[in-house]
Amino acid sequence: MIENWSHFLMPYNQAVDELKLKFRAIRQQYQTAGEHSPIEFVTGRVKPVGSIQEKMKRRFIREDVLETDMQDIAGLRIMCQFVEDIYQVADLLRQRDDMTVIEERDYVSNSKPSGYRSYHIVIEYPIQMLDHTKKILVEVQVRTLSMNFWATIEHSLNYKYNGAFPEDISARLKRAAEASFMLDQEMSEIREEIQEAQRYAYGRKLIDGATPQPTAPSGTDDDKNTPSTDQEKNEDES
Ligand code: 0O2
Ligand code: 0O2
Repeated sequence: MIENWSHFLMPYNQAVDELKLKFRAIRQQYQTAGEHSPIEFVTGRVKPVGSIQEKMKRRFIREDVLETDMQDIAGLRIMCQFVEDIYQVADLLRQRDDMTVIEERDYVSNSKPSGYRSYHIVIEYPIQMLDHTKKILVEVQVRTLSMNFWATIEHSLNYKYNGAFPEDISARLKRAAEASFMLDQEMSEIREEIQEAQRYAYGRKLIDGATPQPTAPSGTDDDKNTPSTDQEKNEDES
């Protein structure tokens, strides 16, 4: 019997905190380099004790194998603008030496029957305890903003209907999943143009905020990112 859940969950809390920080730092590094970040935003949570216990019952998971058999006690979500970014994030995680990818489930190419799409990566992540290193499992769900919108709505409807959706709701969710898929496709088609506009907007924001200038992104006009006249410079500093 796990008697002290907060003690059991302590390394999981630490992992979620550390990984949120690390994944957000990746975004920061791309921005500082003036490049498109494949990471738009990051959330994370430790599964509440009640949900862990419910899932143990549902999946017949014994306590002695809880740490290995429940992969999502610590969960991170990485939201991306484009489907292509999802695979870039997966590559980034595989290359890191502070974590080990042990399993990947691609529900982006193979969506679930519900219409759910996301790329799931299970990593093994070391937590430094007082006298030893503890490796724990963390599930990272990588998805586009559109996939996240759909999953969030479907998840909250699940609370109401407990998975047994009325037929019309189920049909609407399927249609919404198709629309979400098409939205992602459309955005991918004009990705280059969107990214160029975003680099330009980000460059302007840095100038207006008088914060350090990122290196000029390739393919953009340097003049768009830096004030060209003394008058402009003075305006930016005022
Ligand atoms: P739900 O499930 O929508 O009811 P911060 O201030 O941003 O550093 P904060 O506010 O403590 O940190 O938490 P953060 O980073 O916003 O993370 C909480 C969110 O984690 C949840 O919001 C979900 O968006 C996300 N999340 C929930 N369940 C899972 C899951 O199973 N796996 C993953 N990877 N992420 C999950 P809610 O509203 O609390 O949760
Ligand atoms: P939560 O905290 O409510 O999100 P397992 O991970 O063991 O539950 P499996 O099939 O091995 O199950 O893993 P899978 O399917 O890769 O990941 C399960 C998680 O993916 C779920 O966590 C959801 O967060 C998400 N997910 C999977 N299918 C759907 C779906 O149809 N709709 C939505 N909205 N999310 C889905 P949990 O356990 O439900 O926990």
